[in-house]
Amino acid sequence: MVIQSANFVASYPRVSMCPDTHQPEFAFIGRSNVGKSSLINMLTGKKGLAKVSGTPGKTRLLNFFLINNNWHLVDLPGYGFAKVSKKEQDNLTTMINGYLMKRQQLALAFVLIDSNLPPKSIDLDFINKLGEFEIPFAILFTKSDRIGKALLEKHVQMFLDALSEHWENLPLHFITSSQYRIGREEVLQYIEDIMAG
Ligand SMILES: Nc1nc2c(ncn2[C@@H]2O[C@H](COP(=O)(O)OP(=O)(O)O)[C@@H](O)[C@H]2O)c(=O)[nH]1
Ligand SMILES: [Mg+2]
Repeated sequence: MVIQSANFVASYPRVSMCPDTHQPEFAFIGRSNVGKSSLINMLTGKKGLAKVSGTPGKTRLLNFFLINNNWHLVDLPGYGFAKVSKKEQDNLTTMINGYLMKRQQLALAFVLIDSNLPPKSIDLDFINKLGEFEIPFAILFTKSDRIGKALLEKHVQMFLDALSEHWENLPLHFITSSQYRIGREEVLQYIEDIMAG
């Protein structure tokens, strides 16, 4: 897929306020600092695009971007919110789950996992929940340039092994680096394939 245009549309506080659109949506989610903004900018080829969701306030909203006038990239709030109150955490969880479970336009969720770290239970729990709810998803391992090849492969394998304790069919996964644009063609091609049905 060639990216011809990528523009911020708007931010919404909950799924019921998201617009009634016809474009399929691809959501991006992961823990804070996993490299989500960098990856969105890398995939779209627009350096400042995801900055809007990094500005205070927007990190707790559902941020919509229109790509090539035919699909929406939806930047979701991070999960595992260490620095917010219990009440705020519950609000964010409700917002994220509401979007993932109710949004008819959702084609697929990309879950970002930091390839530099061994598997974290918060990520595994989140993915297991997606599986239970039968929400289509794929995994994007981020920051692959920051780690040696052997350890990268080890972390990926450990993660997939942990998932296989719960699931017979493992999700599709991609290795990415925003710094070196690794995985860009593959991820964009995958999005195109899904849209083609
Ligand atoms: N080396 C390297 N650093 C990255 C990569 N992606 C993100 N980072 C760095 O990781 C930090 C968090 O990235 P950011 O995109 O803001 O993460 P977010 O909080 O998930 O949106 C920043 O310092 C980025 O420069 C990558 O692919 N390679
Ligand atoms: Mg960010």
